[in-house]
Amino acid sequence: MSSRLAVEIAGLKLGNPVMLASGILGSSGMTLKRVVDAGAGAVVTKSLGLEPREGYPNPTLVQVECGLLNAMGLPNPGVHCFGEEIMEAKELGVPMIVSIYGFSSGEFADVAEIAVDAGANALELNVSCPHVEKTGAEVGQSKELVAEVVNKVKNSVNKPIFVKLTPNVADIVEVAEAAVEAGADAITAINTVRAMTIDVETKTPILANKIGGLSGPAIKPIAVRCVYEIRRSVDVPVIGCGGISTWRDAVEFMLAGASAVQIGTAIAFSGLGVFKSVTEGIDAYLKEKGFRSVGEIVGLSNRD
Ligand code: RRO
Repeated sequence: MSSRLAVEIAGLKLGNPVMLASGILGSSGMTLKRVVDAGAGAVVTKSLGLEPREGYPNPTLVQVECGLLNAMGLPNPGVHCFGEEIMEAKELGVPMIVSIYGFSSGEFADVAEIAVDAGANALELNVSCPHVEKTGAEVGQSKELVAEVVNKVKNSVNKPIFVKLTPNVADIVEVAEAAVEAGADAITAINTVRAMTIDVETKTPILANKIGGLSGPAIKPIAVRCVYEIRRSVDVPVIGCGGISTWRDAVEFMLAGASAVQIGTAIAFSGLGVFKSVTEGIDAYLKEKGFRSVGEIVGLSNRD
């Protein structure tokens, strides 16, 4: 691996800046290992809560123009069960970031403590799922609630805290600022965009939950704008997420201000080879343009 690609995010050392996004292949130690073998610089687990959840009935996922629409409904085995998987994943060789959610700030903190005791290297607070009541974006749309959750988790564990934000707000910057003031060590931008699709034959919404979250190429320009705006106003690393499937996408996010990127939906469309093609492409770009590290291009488009 080229040393040009190495990055440090909130004290975590990554061999390359291309991470697995939460929500795909992140529910077991075995699948996380496959992602690491494919070349990811870090992995983020599926979001875990205090209790197991089955999630919504099918259909939970549908392909639409330029992306995927999902309303999985936070299916997960619960953080207690995942403990064993985290133990297994300790041998991964790359940082493991455990995504967590809760139905109160106290619950977020409880889940955080269990995840850290089990070996999480960092936590990503999911305050941005667009379609589960009383958690996710219902927290992330309020800067006061975000600050409360971040503050509570920060006081409960001694590990880096990433906060994953929703684009479904009028002003993502004020939420990012509130998260950072409360102690966030990094911001992940963005979670999926609230959306829906309707079958014209049956005349009903296709997802069982009716409304879901849109991911993939359709949301990339929204995510790039969010990263750009957040980078201008906070002093912690921003991790770009939303529609990245090529090295050009990743470089675009870095020029907007992302210190690292996350890939999710592209795995469903192109397979795990995407990690290698994106990292190799970033490296070739840096070499060709005469940059010595990823850090040298972070936010380059964002200076006036
Ligand atoms: O599980 C889901 O339905 C889900 C989650 Br937790 C999330 O954060 N974002 C999303 O689009 N789906």
